[in-house]
Amino acid sequence: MSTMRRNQKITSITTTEDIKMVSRRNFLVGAGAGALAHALIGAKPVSADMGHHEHDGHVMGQTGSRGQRNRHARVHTPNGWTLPFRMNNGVKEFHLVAEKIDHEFAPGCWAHCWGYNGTTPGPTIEAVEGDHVRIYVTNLLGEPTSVHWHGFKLPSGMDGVGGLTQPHIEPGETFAYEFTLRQHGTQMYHPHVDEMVQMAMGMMGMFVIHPRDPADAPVDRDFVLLLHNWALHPGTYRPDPSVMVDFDLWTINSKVFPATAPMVARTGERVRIRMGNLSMWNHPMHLHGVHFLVTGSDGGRWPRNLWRSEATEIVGVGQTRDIEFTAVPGDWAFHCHMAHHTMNPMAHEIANTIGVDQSGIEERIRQILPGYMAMGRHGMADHQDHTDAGHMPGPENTLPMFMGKGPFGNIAMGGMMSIMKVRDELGPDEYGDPGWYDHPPGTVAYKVSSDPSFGNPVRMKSETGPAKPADQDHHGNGHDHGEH
Ligand SMILES: [Cu+2]
Repeated sequence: MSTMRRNQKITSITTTEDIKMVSRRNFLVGAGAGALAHALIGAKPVSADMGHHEHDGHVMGQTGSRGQRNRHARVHTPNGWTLPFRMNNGVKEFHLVAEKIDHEFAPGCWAHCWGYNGTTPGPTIEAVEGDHVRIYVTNLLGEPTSVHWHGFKLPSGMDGVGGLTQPHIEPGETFAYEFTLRQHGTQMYHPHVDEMVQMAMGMMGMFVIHPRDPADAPVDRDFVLLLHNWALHPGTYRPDPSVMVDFDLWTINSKVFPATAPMVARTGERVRIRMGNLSMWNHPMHLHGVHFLVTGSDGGRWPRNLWRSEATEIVGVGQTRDIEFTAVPGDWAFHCHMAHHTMNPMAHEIANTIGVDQSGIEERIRQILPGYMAMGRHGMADHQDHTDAGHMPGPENTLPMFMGKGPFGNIAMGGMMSIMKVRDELGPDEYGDPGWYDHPPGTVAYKVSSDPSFGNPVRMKSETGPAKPADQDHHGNGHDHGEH
């Protein structure tokens, strides 16, 4: 997020601050002009509680030298931001605004959504175990809302279930939630009034609580990702809350690949990725190149004897998972392993034409249905060439099924995917895209032949013969050699 954008955010927050509860004086006294400056450039405000929580010292004390771990790495939300706070008589105060927003999923695709403080997901809230927090929630929607603090141990009346534990926050009203953080871990927040609609429209955010003793969780980089799905039908501009299974967009922090900002780290750094899931599907999140440890959830940070080594971890609906690993150099894909979740909008109930010679048919259908593209005979990978070249314009306001270009060609993915980029040289506060990995000589897979009959590999022959009706490719004219 650019500095300009942040400035706008801060401006809007100080504007809503006209609500009498928090005077401008409190803001300035509590946080200080320095805090405002830090907030404007996106850093965590250096707050008046510096002495109160000595572990907040990491904000000032980062040296960035290898091996010296930050006491708490400040969380980083790719494509998102962290909500500034102010201190008011020992209370850490935040202000959420529930409002309608316009959101871009990737260039060429945007929608009228609902979110918090101008974005979906809403800003990440970051605090420390033991903090007393007060969170103002102003409702600028056209219907009532509330905020549920998902996975928190708190007084029942602060739990945010409209009608059950509190009156609804009516349009134009501001409520305050106030409780002490008696836990640590990766938590979430979302509405609990007309929850199905409000979450389908994008209302959700992450809430990270650091342990009081920073030695319990030393990492150098701490990323926060919120997984979601959207029914934004091609050609429309508003998510459809009625959809239960067949979604169009699968997002990380409300972006689809390649609009998802890469996560970057320096070789040897300890990295944590905190993932939350408020979508309608489970997501087996897979990170290439490392075995990570699963170290925590919305139930808090796990005892070490519960940590386990994995390469894929399911983040179930309503759950959070923390994974940690030591960064190794390279460009490493990070994505949901439900293969359809790394696609953008596509039809699902279509004829299977794999292995079918469709010569002439596609052109004839296109006379009736302009822009029609059949599933390919040999697979779908060539679709990206067509869509990139503009041969297949889809309906307006939608994205190609997959996209993304790498240094070696089409990546042909979309949706719930990002890239973990690890480099030997990287400053401690560098989070920008470092470009593509420069592979050491001799470490990239290489071509040895263009002859399909190359070598003499051992191959098994089917005992039962081709299924009936016979796969057309077995009667083909030879150019399908090797496609089995
Ligand atoms: Cu998934």
